Amino acid sequence: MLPTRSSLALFCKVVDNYGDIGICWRLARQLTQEHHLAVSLWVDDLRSFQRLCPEVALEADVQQIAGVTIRQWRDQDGVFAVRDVADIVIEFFGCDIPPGYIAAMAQCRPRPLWFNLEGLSAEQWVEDCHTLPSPHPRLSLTKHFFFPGFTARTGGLLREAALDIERDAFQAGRSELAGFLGQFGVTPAEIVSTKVSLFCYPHAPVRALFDAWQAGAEPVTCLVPEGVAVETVEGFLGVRAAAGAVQTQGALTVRVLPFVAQRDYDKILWACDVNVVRGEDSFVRAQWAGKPFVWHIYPQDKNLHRVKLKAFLQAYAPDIDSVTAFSLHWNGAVADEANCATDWPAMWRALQDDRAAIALRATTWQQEMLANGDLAGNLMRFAAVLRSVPED
Ligand code: TRH
Repeated sequence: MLPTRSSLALFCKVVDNYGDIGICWRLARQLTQEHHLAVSLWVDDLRSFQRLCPEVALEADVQQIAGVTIRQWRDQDGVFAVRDVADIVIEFFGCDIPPGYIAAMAQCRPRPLWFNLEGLSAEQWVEDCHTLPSPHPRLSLTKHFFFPGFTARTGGLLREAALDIERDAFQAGRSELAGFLGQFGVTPAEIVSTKVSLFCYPHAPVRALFDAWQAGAEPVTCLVPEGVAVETVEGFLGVRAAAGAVQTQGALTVRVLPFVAQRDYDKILWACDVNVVRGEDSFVRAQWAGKPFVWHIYPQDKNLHRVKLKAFLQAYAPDIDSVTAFSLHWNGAVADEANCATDWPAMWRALQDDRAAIALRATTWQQEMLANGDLAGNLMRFAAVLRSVPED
């Protein structure tokens, strides 16, 4: 067991996009609310943070939101005392925490537990690296790697204890769903159509998918946040892709939504029939939403992301060809000739035809993931094990 009201510092550098702060904010809240830790979240980019959490004040050096102390991480300078150091220190994705903070960590007795929280991958090597120690080259400190993942030999996935209850309550009442989407101007006719949320990187083949939906037999409403697939969306709309803009052509309606607070983004995923998601955090939230989803993976050098994508598809849907084929083509992860010849109407139809199998898999997948425990709980269990080992 960890002492009650242990303190924890989580350091987050917002490298690009919103995933890093999205994950850290979720984790910080969960550790505060469910594990009763005194959490400080150090963030270097409050502006990005504010987009997911509108309560964030941009100028404040220190502020409290949802019980979490948020500290503006301005630079690598600063002198820290032993009393400034938390009992548990997490650096997200190998971000370098200030040298002065590390020096103070080395003075603490007992020494703080120090973790590097890594990125999510379904690749096999993750199990071998999860919880490995990494001794500091000079100081008497050891950092441990902690990997999220999809098996019991990894840290699991982020998931709040009340998530099921909240999602089920939202999905049970049609009026709540209609009221929620209605605030963005979504009409009753759009609500009964096939609703797709679209969150992807700029290189996704959105235009080709729009063409397929437009020429299709069934009405599709695509809800796209401001700033996503802008060129294609504006081409379709014929006007600027500002929140509230909408256009129907053929069977397709495209509606631009504002970039909503993180808690509301979950509701969008719960409300839609198919979710196109990206990166890491929306990807995991789509899995918890339990609806068919397509993952646009963040591109990496030397196409390393393709290996990651295939490892996930192999774990998630080895028997559902439509999911694998759609995902590989969406990510351009097939031979160039095959990509040029992608038959999007057929891909979409196949996905729709497999709806029942995909829904079933979404449920069994959630059960499998739940059996692994959740990331915050697994992290705290590992911390308690490390704390029970006497220091030398
Ligand atoms: O923003 P992303 O592309 O983040 C990515 C990944 O984290 C990736 O691993 C990382 O290497 C790369 O950035 C640099 O996608 P992701 O992970 O889905 O994060 C988006 C966050 O934004 C998520 O917490 C959900 C949130 N969000 C909202 O709060 N409101 C919205 O309207 C939308 C569309 C998203």
